[in-house]
Amino acid sequence: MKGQFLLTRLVMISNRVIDFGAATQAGGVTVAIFDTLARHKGFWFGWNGQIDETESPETSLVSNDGHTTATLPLTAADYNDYYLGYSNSVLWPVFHNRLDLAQFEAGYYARYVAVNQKFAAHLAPLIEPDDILWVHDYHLFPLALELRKLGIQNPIGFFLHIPVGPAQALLAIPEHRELARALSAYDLVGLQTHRDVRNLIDFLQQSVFGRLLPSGRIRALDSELDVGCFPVGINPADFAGSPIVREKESPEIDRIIGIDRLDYTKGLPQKFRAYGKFLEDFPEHRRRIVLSQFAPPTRESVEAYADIRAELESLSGAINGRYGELDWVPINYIHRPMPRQELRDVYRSSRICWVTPLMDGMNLVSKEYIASQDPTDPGVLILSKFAGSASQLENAVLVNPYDVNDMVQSLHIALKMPLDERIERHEKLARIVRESDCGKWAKTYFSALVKAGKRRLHRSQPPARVADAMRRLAAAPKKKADTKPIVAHVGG
Ligand code: ADQ
Repeated sequence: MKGQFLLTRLVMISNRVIDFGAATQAGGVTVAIFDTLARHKGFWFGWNGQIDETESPETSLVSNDGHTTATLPLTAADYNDYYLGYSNSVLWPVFHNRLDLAQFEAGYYARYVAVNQKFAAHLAPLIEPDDILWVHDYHLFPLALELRKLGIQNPIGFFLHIPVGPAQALLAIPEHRELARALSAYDLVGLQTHRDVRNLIDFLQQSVFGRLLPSGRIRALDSELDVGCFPVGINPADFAGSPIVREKESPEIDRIIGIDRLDYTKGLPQKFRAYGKFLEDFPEHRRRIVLSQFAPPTRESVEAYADIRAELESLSGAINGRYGELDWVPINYIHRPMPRQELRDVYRSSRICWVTPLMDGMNLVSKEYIASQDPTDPGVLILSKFAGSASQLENAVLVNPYDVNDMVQSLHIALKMPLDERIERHEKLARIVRESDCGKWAKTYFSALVKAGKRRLHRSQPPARVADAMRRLAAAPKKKADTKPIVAHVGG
């Protein structure tokens, strides 16, 4: 029953826990985590963002306005080897198919496991028998395995926000078997797209001889797990609504907006080069468009991030130097975050949103742009076919970011697109963004996790205890989860 379902306590776990004040400024997923937690009266566990050398730190429990967080600090060595090192210099590049940028340093993996053990040791005493645990992202692959070692038998789900690169890339990680073993300790692994599901199954087959069962589940090592596709959404209401607040600076100039963290996966040099070529090939557009690229810094102490920053500064400088005029600057390159309350207006006053990742788990900016548009005069979304969101947003102008000519032509098509075509495409896109919002994402994943958790109880407990455990898990939602059988993913 719905009421019982809502009583189940949910424990969300992610590397970083955002504080409540900041969460209202945060993106869709953080809001979805907060809303989901509020419905389930659970708590959010993770790193508090502080560095502290205390040997055995206390877990700090804070409740505020119905939300509870349980956090602990990391040491400087944890931050360096677990966060910057293994998570962001090994797993992030490899899962984005950038093996060339991976740094397999000795010591990273040991610290990565040690931090997961530390998380498990602090979390285990807070877990009650009825709790359901939902772990987020690549920093925490080993967490379920470490919790199981401490005797935690609760259902544990994992959701990966980033894409899963091809198996051949993942197999190059020296510890790939350990990672596969870690995954097999979860009851449900949620991914963003069917492509990711196919790649993960392929990886499990090659790494640990994982087998696809007739049930559609995966048997890996001694466990069985569900793998499904749950595309992350936004809350469209945050972006829809009142008409434009800030007018365009100049009605003569069409703004092309780019909003991305400064990351080598986002295809920013490719975008800048294509923009330069566009100005060269279509001189009639000079002085009539401007590319405003917001790219706030992230993970700056990782070498690859410093490199991309220098590359973008040089490319934007070269384009502005070559094509700029006294009264027209072709690229505004802003290396700072934009205040979230301004995002909607900037999206809405931009004629085009240019989203060009080389690989991206989902890409929320593409959805935020669609939700922000005036339906009677919408702008055009140009979207990389390698963003996870392209599998849903097929009516965007899809582009191959590696192909500079395709990028140039797409920009031309988008700038020339007539109003009726813009409206028609936008209607279809807006419906998808509405129908797959972040609330639906959280509900669908949670109900699939409850189902997967029930199967664990059936397998792992003697029959007499199953009935008792089932009573505790009776909170199962009646709604059918939309995790499609793996067989369908593999074929599809
Ligand atoms: P990210 O790589 O961080 O997330 P994305 O999905 O684009 O990428 O979300 C970024 C969020 O930050 C958006 O809400 C956006 O508005 C905001 N943002 C980005 N640049 C900004 C700027 N300059 N100023 C202000 N806000 C900015 C990971 C995966 C993605 C996946 C998400 C969610 O890498 O593929 O979509 O998780 O699952």
